[in-house]
Amino acid sequence: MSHTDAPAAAASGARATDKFRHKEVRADTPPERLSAIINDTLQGLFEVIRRHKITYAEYDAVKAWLIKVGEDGEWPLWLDVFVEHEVEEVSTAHRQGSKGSIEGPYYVPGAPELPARARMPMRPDEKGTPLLWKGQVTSVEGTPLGGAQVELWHADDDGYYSQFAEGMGIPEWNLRGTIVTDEEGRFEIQTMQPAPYAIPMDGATGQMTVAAGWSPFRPAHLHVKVSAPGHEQLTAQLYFRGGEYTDDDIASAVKPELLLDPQPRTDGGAGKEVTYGFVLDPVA
Ligand code: MBD
Ligand code: FE
Repeated sequence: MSHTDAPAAAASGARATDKFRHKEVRADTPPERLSAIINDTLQGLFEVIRRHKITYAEYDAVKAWLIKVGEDGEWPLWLDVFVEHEVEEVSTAHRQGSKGSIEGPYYVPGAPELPARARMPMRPDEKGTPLLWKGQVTSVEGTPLGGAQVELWHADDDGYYSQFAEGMGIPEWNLRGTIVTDEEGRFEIQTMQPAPYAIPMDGATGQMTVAAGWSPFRPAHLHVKVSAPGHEQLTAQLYFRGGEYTDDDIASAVKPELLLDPQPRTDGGAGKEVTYGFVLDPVA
């Protein structure tokens, strides 16, 4: 696929905004806390303005760009790429169990439910390297969590996500599924390894990235949300050791604990296999 027939930012960015509008948002931040947060945010901004002696031309360029981020529907994209990693770090610092990572803009709740041993929804001719992923979900005490949900979503071999690449004919739930673990907390999922992901380049986020001379890539990754009653939901991403951009993720969301190292299949099957499980913290 050439970049000229890739989906427009107005497609994937605006789609992410449409999806986010359906999310129930409720922060309950008291006024004193809100006042302190806004004040500190502005003070941080003032510090940057003084340090770099920001000009009026630059101030206007920022205004124009902020307007465009909204018009392109790219606030979820921009925020999840450049800010979410810090929120994730702070809000999961107390955990004893598995490391998590950011959710990103392309999660969709309600993906088709699949048994513990399953193949992800995919096209008959889905391109890429087949990946067999085996794992177990346990508590921090090591208790297997049967009936846990492993929601898995990821890009295809061209780096596109179903429901966020309009006009490309990708089926609605392609490479999205909700796997339910067996009574031992185990699962075995067959999928296709995703390709690295490039943020859309024709919207405000890509424009900023190019203007700053930054790389627009994320390393290839699998997204998961793991949940079980009485446990904190774990949102994570898994990457591929030695893969491109694992040291240069535009979203700053790679952690050493999240690197997979798939090996050739031992049963003679096509592609690779890997074992990786999850340990969930109890709800406080
Ligand atoms: C992605 O696929 C992603 O995971 C994040 C965090 C940001 C943009 C695109
Ligand atoms: Fe992603």
